[in-house]
Amino acid sequence: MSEPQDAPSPDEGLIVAPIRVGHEKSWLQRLSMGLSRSSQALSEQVASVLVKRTLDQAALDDLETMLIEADLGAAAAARVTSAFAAARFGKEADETEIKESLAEAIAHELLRREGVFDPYPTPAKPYVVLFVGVNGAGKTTTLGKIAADLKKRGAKVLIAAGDTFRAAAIEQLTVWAERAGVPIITKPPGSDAAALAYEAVMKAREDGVNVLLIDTAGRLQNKSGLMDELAKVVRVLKKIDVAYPHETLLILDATVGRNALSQVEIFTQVAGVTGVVMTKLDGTARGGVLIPVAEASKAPIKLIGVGEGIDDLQPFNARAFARSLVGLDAA
Ligand SMILES: Nc1nc2c(ncn2[C@@H]2O[C@H](COP(=O)(O)OP(=O)(O)O)[C@@H](O)[C@H]2O)c(=O)[nH]1
Ligand SMILES: [Mg+2]
Repeated sequence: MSEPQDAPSPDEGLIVAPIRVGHEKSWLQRLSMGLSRSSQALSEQVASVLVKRTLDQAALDDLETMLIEADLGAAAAARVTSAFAAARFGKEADETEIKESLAEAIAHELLRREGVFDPYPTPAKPYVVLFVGVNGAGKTTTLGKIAADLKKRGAKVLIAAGDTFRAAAIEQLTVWAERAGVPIITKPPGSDAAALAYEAVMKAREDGVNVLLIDTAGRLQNKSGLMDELAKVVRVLKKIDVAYPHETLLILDATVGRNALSQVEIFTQVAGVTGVVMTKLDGTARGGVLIPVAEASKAPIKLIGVGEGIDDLQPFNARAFARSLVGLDAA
């Protein structure tokens, strides 16, 4: 283990968000709380545009516009609108009935895009998980949340601080590792990430680790360099075992909206994404962006982040998501 060489710059703020303790809320409550900005925005629109109105073509056009404004994109907005029309056309409906149909249409979009992240227990030892995505997307935080959860479930976990680009990144991940109570392997800032990944696998094998979580750097301004480095990490892992990495999670920040779509394309090309994690759904009123992302990605959506706390990372459940998004009880 190496000590970080310099302190994080002040503009980076807190390295790790304060932790919330206790399990006073169910995951469904967390989900609906996390999506409340989106569901409030949609609820207001539904109330002003659709309620107590005959659902004719003009109303459907308004619905479609509203869904495009919620970042669903033209194609998905059109499909959701026609599915909604099939249930409600020519009738009047109250707010709950409208939301039920809307949720049903959105869930239908997402059901076949629902995936499961299940690294433990598995026969593979270690089960290798690579975290990719642009800077600030939430890779390190997501990795930390997963590490803590796996540890709690009894897995033997090892973290590799593969974002060797800056000292602060290594330090941030070290805090998460301590918090989760799992060992971390680091190298000094500027070290070769692929070499670190190699060493991490060797150590994981030696120690009988169940799950190896490998963080990576992600810098848009240095796109080709980043992509070369990432491709090299993947190449080195595959050389050890073609099954590695068993899982490559692409972390996307919901607050960047439709910019996430180009990230899906780039990272799928370079790293072969097997699952998508959408973070910061609590930080946007346009959580609907998950729908075009799911449509654009070959890999399914596996996890969503609805807050900074350790319990705010959830398995992706299409129906619960769709219901929460429109402001219905998710259950
Ligand atoms: N509100 C909210 N913030 C998040 C979520 N996931 C990550 N963050 C925050 O996003 C910021 C960037 O996360 P980080 O893990 O450092 O991103 P990285 O550069 O991809 O490793 C941090 O301040 C995190 O606390 C989430 O689901 N909700
Ligand atoms: Mg990071």
